[in-house]
Amino acid sequence: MESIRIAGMRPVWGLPSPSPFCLKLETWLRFEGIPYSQVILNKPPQSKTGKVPYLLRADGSTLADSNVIIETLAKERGIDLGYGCTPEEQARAHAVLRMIEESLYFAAVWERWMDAKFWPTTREGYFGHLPAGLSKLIAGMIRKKVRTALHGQGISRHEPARIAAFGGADVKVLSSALGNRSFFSGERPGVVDASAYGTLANLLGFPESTPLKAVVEAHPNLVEFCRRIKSGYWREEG
Ligand SMILES: N[C@@H](CCC(=O)N[C@@H](CS)C(=O)NCC(=O)O)C(=O)O
Repeated sequence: MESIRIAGMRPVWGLPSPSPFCLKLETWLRFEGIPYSQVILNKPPQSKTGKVPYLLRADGSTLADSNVIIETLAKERGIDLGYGCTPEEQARAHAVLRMIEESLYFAAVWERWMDAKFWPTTREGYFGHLPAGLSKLIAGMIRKKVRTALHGQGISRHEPARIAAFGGADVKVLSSALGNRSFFSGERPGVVDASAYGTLANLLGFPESTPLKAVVEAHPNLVEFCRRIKSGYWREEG
């Protein structure tokens, strides 16, 4: 079987990746016991979507998008992504995943990249390893790109308090959806759990007291969920 090589981002803040989608993909591979290696990018992503994560395949091609990658690998390796759940449970998992990736993610990105209070920490974390002049230049260019993307998506057209409220509402729904179960997928973790971990661990791991981090911290079942996944699948990260 082809070995898995993932193009992703440099680890920072004690997190395996500052990208929720890279952390999601790696976490899912760990759930399935699939070995992989990481290639840390020091240039813009070379995938067709221009985003990370993506796979560097043996034939020289790339495969982008965490969900596309997971579906492709599952098909190649005979993994059932329904995890034996009923259609209703699968529908709920799908809706929760989309909420994380198409809603909460953008509130989290806004907080990290646009809130002036947190930008210095973000800039240092993502670009601090570069020589000073280059670091400032690239950080500024990428922040501008993120600003345009968030405007296009729409979230940054709202007041900061409203953005925090949008994201906070998603976190509360996540907590209710998990309830007292070990995983969103039931007894064993699935794609939705990898997705939730990618985003929640990033909110908790960011070294600032942000509004969204405070909401996650106020939901003990989500904090415990992150501890469970970290100790079960990311033991070497301490
Ligand atoms: N739907 C994609 C989203 C990936 C994504 O948004 N990645 C971000 C990093 S967290 C990225 O590469 N951003 C660069 C850009 O938008 O140009 C997935 O599931 O992989």
